[in-house]
Amino acid sequence: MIHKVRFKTLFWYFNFKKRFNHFYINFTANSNFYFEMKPVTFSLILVFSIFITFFSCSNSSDRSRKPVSTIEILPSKNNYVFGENVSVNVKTKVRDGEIETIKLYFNNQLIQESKELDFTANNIKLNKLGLQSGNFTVEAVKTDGLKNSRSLLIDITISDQTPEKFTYKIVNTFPHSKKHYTQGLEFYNNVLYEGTGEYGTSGIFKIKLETGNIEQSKMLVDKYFGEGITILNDKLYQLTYKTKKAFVYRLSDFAVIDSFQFHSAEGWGLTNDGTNLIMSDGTHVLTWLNPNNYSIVKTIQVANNKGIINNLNELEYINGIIYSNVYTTDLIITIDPETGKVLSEINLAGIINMYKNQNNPIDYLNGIAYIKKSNRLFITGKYWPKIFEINLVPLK
Ligand SMILES: [Ca+2]
Repeated sequence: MIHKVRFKTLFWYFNFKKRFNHFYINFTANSNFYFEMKPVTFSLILVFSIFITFFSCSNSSDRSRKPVSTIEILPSKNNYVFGENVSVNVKTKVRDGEIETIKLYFNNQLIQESKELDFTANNIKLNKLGLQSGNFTVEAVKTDGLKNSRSLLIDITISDQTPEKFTYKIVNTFPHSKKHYTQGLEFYNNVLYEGTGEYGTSGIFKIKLETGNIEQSKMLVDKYFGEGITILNDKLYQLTYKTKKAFVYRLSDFAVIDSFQFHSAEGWGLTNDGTNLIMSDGTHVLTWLNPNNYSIVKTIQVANNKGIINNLNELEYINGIIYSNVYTTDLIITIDPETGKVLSEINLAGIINMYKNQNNPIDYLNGIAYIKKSNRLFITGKYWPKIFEINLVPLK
């Protein structure tokens, strides 16, 4: 290695030609391509390249003494099912010295430790759902302390559960503003609140359900596109679409009392579980945020028995389960907040059909709200003229 690089450096050195007051360096013997540089620059590069040569050679000799492991997962495939059992073969090569220990981890949890260079760990349960959600790491350590690790990421994108299917029965209809591009819908102390979007028409509203009358409102300045809202401990939280900014309002008078930057690329839906905020961002990921310091508490990835579900939009946390609109579809899905598994699919196809006409520029279904005290479920959509109170009907 050292000889090879030294030869290259010499070759490089003897190919420069002096012309006028500059040096021209010809990288290959028959090349017509010349670099022009001053002698001092050339000297600096020469010194630097010699330094790099020795530095990399001393590192690579260390590298060649490190143990090298390979990991093979069985069965080998692109997508795994939540809860599936797999085996993992570990093979390690050691050029010199002796192995002290080889440890195999799955998502940072120690699965097996061995002194054998080749071993198999059986019956490993894949219990995290989402893209690249399984991370096998093998760490091999020699008795001289030199160690090396190797990781293998796998996608566990398929839920082991078939979602229950539901349709709906309309119990009541209430008026809804045809000007509201609905992004968030929620009851708090039995009062309805709505957040709307689009540039110039984004705002938050306190609404009388029965009449649709707006009792209190606050608009965002035109540069913000409003997204999901939720209310926790008398504070209303509102996401914005692409500005990564969220606003916090005092519920009583909608005064802005705080704002924060969130990490997701986009803000979509928002709800809370009584402790943390839960947001969607247009992907298959839901993120829990601490409402006091806005740090990420956890994330889950949502999938059904066919794969991940993207475009999760308006949310509602109902009795320990997350309800989510799937944007541009007639579906609301319910999600296990621990695993991300889709538990059921509610198909609302046709619910707005009788209100579709030239006067109603109806957009997509988006808006889920729930009154816990009386167990009442409400849905609406962007520019829909109605809010529907519905009961869920299982499909047999
Ligand atoms: Ca909601």
